[in-house]
Amino acid sequence: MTYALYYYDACPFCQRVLMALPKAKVNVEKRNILQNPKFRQQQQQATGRTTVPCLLIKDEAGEENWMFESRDIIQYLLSL
Ligand SMILES: N[C@@H](CCC(=O)N[C@@H](CS)C(=O)NCC(=O)O)C(=O)O
Repeated sequence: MTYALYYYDACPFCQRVLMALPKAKVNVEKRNILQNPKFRQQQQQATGRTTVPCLLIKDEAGEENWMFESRDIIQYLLSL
C-alpha cells in the first residue's frame, strides 16, 4: 500500500491531519495542491472534488481509494 495526502497549508483540517502523521506507522507522501497544480488536477479528475484534506490509498494492484474528512483520515491512519 502507498499513501498520499492532498492538502494545503492554510487549511485547518489539513493541519489536523498533518499533526497526526508522525503518530502513524506508515509513510504518507505529502502532496501540496497549491504548490503543485498537477496534484489538484489529479484529485479532481479522480474524485470530482478539490476538497482537502484527501488521502489517496493505493494498493499493490494500483487500485486507488480516495478518502475525505480529516477525522476519518486520522482515524484510519492511526489504525494501521
Ligand atoms: N469536513 C471536512 C472539511 C474540509 C474542508 O472544508 N476543506 C476546505 C479547505 S479548509 C476545502 O477544501 N474547501 C474547498 C472545496 O471543498 O473545494 C474535513 O474535516 O476534512
